[in-house]
Amino acid sequence: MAKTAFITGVTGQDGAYLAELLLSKGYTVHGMKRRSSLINTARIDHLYQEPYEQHPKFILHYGDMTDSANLIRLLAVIRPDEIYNLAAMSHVQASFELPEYTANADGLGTLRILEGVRLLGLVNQTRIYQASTSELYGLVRETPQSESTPFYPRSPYAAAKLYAYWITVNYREAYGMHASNGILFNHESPLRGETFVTRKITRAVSKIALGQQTKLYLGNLNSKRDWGHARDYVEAMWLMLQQDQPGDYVIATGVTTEVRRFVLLAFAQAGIDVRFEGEGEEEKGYVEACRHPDYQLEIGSEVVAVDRKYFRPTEVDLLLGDPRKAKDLLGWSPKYDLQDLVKEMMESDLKEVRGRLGMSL
Ligand code: NDP
Ligand code: GDR
Repeated sequence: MAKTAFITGVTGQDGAYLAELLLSKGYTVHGMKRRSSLINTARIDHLYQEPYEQHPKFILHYGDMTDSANLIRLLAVIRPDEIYNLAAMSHVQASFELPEYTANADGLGTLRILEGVRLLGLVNQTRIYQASTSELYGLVRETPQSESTPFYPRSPYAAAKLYAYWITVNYREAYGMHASNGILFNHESPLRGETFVTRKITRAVSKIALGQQTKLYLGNLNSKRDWGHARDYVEAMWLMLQQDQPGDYVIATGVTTEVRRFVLLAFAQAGIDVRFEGEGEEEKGYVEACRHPDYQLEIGSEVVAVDRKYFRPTEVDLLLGDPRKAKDLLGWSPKYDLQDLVKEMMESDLKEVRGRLGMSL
């Protein structure tokens, strides 16, 4: 029998890739979207099916992680075999501005899903994936970070996700739920939100290359992240729920890279070499060479600068994951490396900017 999945956060980056994956495996996929004044389904519009179709495989419902009654009603109607709880206020810096809302949506929201499954008597039917995060590690205590590395959250977002992590473990132990935490390190794609650093960089570099922007302002260029591709990571989510036993898994590439280097890779992908000079808030990036005949960039022009406003009150300096458990038990390993990721993101953003300018693609 075809399985039924419920994805919260289906309109986000991971939700879109996961919905595509599950539909390709024959699932019926129910997704939760928020009511918004502008349409927020751009990432999943290609999956949309008219509601009058006889047996729709992709169905969207309005909902919100802060609304218990709504979540319980959705769970009662859908009675899913698998829940992927991806919905969250997912921006670390924004969580310093919205700490209470973040705790409610990301922390209590997870409790609402678990409790809904319990109250509706779905414990033996429904498996749950919780979107946990490498932000739990926070202050660096050891590298690489594995399932046994202690947590030390460094933001309201990470503190809310810490609660979500442990309440998931607790419901598994207390009620025998098949509930798993994926401790996912940063993963990106052309669908990444525009305010996360990788997409901010690839969009800005594309605009700079095509003369639509002069400078890219960034925060901490020294922090290091273990960046993978979202398409690989949603596969790991699915694999966790196919195991006989639930568990907690680190999903990462095992390679870490400075933000500064990501900037260099993105410019290089556009045929532009950049040199960094200075330190801290004084650091700047200058065009050293421009190999692309279409881009009229002056050698020596300043294209990157640091702006304090992007610094966080407490930073996570270094993330580097050890995905051995996922490799051994799930048979998972990433297919994309960082070069592939930067290439795909740059190609997509250059195409978008060219399209907007009416240039040939
Ligand atoms: P996105 O920010 O792209 O997507 C978040 C999704 O959650 C969106 O669909 C958003 O809706 C929805 N959402 C936010 N708040 C609410 C709410 N109160 N009620 C209902 N829906 C809500 O995140 P990603 O796809 O990148 O990440 C998915 C999950 O994985 C998140 O929980 C994130 O914290 C976690 N994670 C992400 C990592 C990454 O590197 N991408 C790494 C580790 C964990 P809308 O579209 O309307 O904004
Ligand atoms: P992160 O991702 O905080 O790791 O959380 P983000 O891309 O926002 O930041 C990565 C690093 O880059 C530094 N940085 C900047 N960040 C942003 N957003 N904008 C800038 O201008 C900038 N300049 C430098 C940051 O300080 C940071 O060190 C992501 C989210 O997807 C979370 O939901 C998820 O849990 C974690 O990844 C794993």
